[in-house]
Amino acid sequence: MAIERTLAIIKPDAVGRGLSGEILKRIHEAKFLIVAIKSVRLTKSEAEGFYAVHRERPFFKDLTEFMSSGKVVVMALEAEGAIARWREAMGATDPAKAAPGTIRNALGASIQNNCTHGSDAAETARFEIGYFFSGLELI
Ligand code: FUP
Repeated sequence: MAIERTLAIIKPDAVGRGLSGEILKRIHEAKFLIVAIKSVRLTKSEAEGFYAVHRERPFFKDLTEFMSSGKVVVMALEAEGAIARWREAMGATDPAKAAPGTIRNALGASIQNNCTHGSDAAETARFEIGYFFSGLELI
């Protein structure tokens, strides 16, 4: 399997509940390399740009308000098969449907307040990593 990079976000619900350390521990234990990391507070329009693919969805307004409601921790993670592996570690979007042992199952509160984000494909990962990090930050 190829070495890949994926964008991971610890969302405002998890940061606000003091869960960043717990999620970073899981990232460490799953043997991802953290290539770049920072904490930022998105504006509403920055959150809208990130989730532009969901612009027409009924949850877009709530989602972008939530994602700009507090600080997030964004990371570029690297590993073999990082995109699928990080999504497996997170579990299904809805914590109620996420498998036992996954982050969203253990820590998520609702389909919106589901603690983490992960890119869903190679092209998405390129866009999402570039949205937050410059080339120099990714060396
Ligand atoms: P995921 O790839 O698992 O993060 O899920 P999606 O790309 O389908 O959705 C992106 C985010 O939109 C989810 F993390 C949470 C939010 N969402 C809702 O708030 N309601 C929904 O019905 C679906 C998604």
